[in-house]
Amino acid sequence: MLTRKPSAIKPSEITPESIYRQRRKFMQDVVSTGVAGALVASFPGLILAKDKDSTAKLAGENLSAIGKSPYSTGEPLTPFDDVTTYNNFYEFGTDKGDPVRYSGQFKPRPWSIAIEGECARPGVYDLEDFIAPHQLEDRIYRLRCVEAWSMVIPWVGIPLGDMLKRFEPTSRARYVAFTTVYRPDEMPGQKRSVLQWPYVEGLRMDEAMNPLSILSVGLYGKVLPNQNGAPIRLIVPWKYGYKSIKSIVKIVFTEKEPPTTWNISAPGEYGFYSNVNPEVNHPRWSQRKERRIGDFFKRETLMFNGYADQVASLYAGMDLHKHF
Ligand SMILES: Nc1nc2c(c(=O)[nH]1)N[C@H]1C(S)=C(S)[C@@H](COP(=O)(O)O)O[C@H]1N2
Ligand SMILES: [Mo]
Repeated sequence: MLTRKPSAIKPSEITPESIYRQRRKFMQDVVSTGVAGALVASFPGLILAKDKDSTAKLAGENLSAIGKSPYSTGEPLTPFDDVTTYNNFYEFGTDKGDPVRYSGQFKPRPWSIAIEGECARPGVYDLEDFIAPHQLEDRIYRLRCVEAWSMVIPWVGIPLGDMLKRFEPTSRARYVAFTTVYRPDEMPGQKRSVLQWPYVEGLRMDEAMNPLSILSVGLYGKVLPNQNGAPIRLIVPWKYGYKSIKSIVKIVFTEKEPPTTWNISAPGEYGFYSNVNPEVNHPRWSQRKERRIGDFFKRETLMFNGYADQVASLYAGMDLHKHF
């Protein structure tokens, strides 16, 4: 991946501690004032009883994240400005500043997602049928890029597994494949062949069903900015950032391991699993340490990005040097 050395991060990109704290306070307020709506435990049919206001609420700027998740980390949040201006989204360019600069023309609404493959309920569904505001919850997760920087981001989303179950995957569904939208007119980076378009990613079914995996529609209590993958993107916090595919238009249940963009691009460097693993170096650099955006010193990278208690069992008995 094209990288910028940590030393090249301008001091102006690093927000002072006091501002973090104000933002954290803001975030806590957003969370605590969120409607304490009862989470819907079961769905009579596939489609949610459509809340009349859901379109408006999901399209508005402010989302109220419902409740706090036990999976959230209590670490200081990376400032909103860093989360939304230092991005990887090659559809808008390869520089970290390109996504915010060149995503203004992108239209994340209306939006629909095609569900295909090994499931009883394939179809094309509106985003509003996918997610109703009362399902949203707050998930503060570490996101670690393979380029050895990390952030702590307050995502707003829903558990991926709950969503997938509604399509009734068959017993042949062993993997889930995701595809990003292909719109070269709105995504200038897609006019260049730096990667194969559209961007694709995949998870093994048990990884997708793990409660840590979410589909995110917002961050910092607001609708997802275009540069962060509007209107809906995956977040898999124990894997390197590139697994967390943005602007999803298709989800396919498959029997075979699906292709993934970075693996196609450089198979020796990026495997299917892509678990954060300090023991397995990227061929061109170590993965032992990372720099939290805003910090001066590097810190040790943790196995599975610190989520080993929740996910290590998924890989019991696998050689993680081979399945990197
Ligand atoms: N479609 C698409 N999804 C993508 C990428 C991309 O280039 N295209 N970049 C990935 C990488 S490398 C990272 S680190 C994360 C960054 O997410 P963020 O910009 O919201 O922090 O998005 C991932 N998802
Ligand atoms: Mo990344």
